[in-house]
Amino acid sequence: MLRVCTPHLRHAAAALALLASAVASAGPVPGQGTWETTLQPRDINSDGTVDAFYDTVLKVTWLADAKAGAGSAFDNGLSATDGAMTWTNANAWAASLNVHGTTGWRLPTMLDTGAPGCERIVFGGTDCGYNPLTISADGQTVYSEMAHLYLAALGNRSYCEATGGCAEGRFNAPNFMLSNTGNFRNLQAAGYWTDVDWASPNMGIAWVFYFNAGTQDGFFQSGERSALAVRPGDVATPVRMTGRCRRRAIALGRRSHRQRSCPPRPTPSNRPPPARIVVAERPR
Ligand SMILES: [Ca+2]
Ligand SMILES: [Ca+2]
Ligand SMILES: [Ca+2]
Repeated sequence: MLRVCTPHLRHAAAALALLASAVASAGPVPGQGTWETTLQPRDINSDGTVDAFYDTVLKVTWLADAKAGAGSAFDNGLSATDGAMTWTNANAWAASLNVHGTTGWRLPTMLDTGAPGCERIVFGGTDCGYNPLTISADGQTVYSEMAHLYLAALGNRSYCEATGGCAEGRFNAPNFMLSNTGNFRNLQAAGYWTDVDWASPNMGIAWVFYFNAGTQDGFFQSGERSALAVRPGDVATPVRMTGRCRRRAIALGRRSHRQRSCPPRPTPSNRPPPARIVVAERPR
């Protein structure tokens, strides 16, 4: 049976009431979290637009657009353009993605620890509620990819502190709730599906991480939540270029012929300056 915690719902409602102010200030926050070093931008098709971020801690690659499913054939529910969709559609959307030739995407995952379902301690430290587990100290066990992204990489704080106490008196804290979105595009203060079905027997519920308040919980699979795609490993694995791509790389001054995709055509703006010829002085 799904356990519903009334205090949690009250906190969530209060958090939603604060959404407008949190969203208004969301953006990249230098120095908050580790994102500037652990979320490395990847421009898969070398067109100058970052397509993904390689997460050096989780060893996964996040899609840079956190609302990429909006308007897709999978975007069902009340709006066909808001990117919120049912759990089945969200899984299918991620699996269907082909980002400039890169496939293998899925929804972020988590571990349902302890007894099946929610081990709720309101202030956190389990699989459910505020401040859910992120990654083990030895880095070997990932408990929640999105909790790690929100709490550690982006350095955001949950609506309630792990040590107790909720938003009261902390509304103006600089990292309160979703204050830092890094360089993600369209990362919303909203619930995002994980790929994990709720505890058996099948109750038609799946796990969701809420970027509005830093909490993890179950939600009915037939309802609508947002979808963020991730894939294992790094998309920047070099591949050998041949023919025209190789000649273009040489024209752009790239000594290595190993790159994920064909570089853009050389233009006056991206052509490297001519090499400086340094004449060594003859020793006297
Ligand atoms: Ca790109
Ligand atoms: Ca929708
Ligand atoms: Ca559990």
